[in-house]
Amino acid sequence: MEMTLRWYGPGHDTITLEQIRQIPGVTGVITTLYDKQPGELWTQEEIHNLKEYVESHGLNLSGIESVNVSDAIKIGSPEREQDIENYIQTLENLGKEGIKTVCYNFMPVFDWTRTELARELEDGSTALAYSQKAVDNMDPEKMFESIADDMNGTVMPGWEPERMEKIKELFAAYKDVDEEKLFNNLVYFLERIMPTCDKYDINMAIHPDDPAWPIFGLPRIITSKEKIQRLMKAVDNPHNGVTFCAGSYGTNLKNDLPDMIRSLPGRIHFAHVRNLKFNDKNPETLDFEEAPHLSRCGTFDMYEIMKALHDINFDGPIRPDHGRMIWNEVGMPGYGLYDRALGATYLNGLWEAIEKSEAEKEKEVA
Ligand SMILES: [Mn+2]
Repeated sequence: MEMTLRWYGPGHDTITLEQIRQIPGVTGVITTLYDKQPGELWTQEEIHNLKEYVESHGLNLSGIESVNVSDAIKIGSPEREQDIENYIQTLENLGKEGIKTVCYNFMPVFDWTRTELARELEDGSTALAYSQKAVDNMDPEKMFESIADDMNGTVMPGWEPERMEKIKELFAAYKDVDEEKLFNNLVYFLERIMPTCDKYDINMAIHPDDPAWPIFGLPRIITSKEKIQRLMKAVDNPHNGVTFCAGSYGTNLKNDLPDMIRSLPGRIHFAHVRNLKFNDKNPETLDFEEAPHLSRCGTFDMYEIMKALHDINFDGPIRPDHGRMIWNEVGMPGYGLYDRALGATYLNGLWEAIEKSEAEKEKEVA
């Protein structure tokens, strides 16, 4: 595996590549062309420049998160043909630049959803949090306003103001899109892009829905082991794979994370590893916050998650996920430097211990 950090690009991120370069054991970044709209073509020159910029700072461009999929593709409207053509051409251009990991999601209207971006924890740090009660009492159109107030002047992916201005129209456009339709539109999209992925050995890595259940009446299709297996079988090509996001699948406590990982050998192309702390596990009143990465700080056993990834010979990029704001840092919620650096170091430590103990076991057998 390669330890990476997500980075939003010059002018968009409060963290610099110089800082990322100094985190021990982090050798690459996962980034994107932040100004591109879903459906828009990425030229080879733009990709080349981004790659060169990252590499000039001593880091690899280890993957793209995300090449966003347009609403037309998700809805299945006639304009999707042009958008898919552009997506294919973008993949061609990424392939020519040697970029082989592409993360995307297929969530309607809202990307990830949290109800608080700066919940104060016991130690005085702040973290993103989710409360079912707050969601139940919230008008989805108001959701944006409450999120926007907490973004510290940054623009969080999936919550761009231009997009949220059109939220009423978006809800109307998805009116007839149920789970089955959304799934079929995803399969259609994947079947169209697979030949290009085969040609350039590009691994498509779908990000799960977050939270992992339908929200505001909108369908969610990438939420559980059964649903992801259905997608793997529907387009049975190793380039059709997943981003295993522990924090997103983990929002649903029915998901057994290590078991899910073991059910996807060869199909996990990218991993987001983070811990959540559940304060209330009742689905009606569910409440959780994004905890420090350590097992002891949250609900998940991070050793078991990393062990499962090791067991299936995971060799793609991995990154710590949302971090808390600590040490008075001000930045994009979830994407500060310090807590993610601690996360990367902890995950690297777990991995080293797992690798060495497995190697010793093998020696004993031999
Ligand atoms: Mn994630």
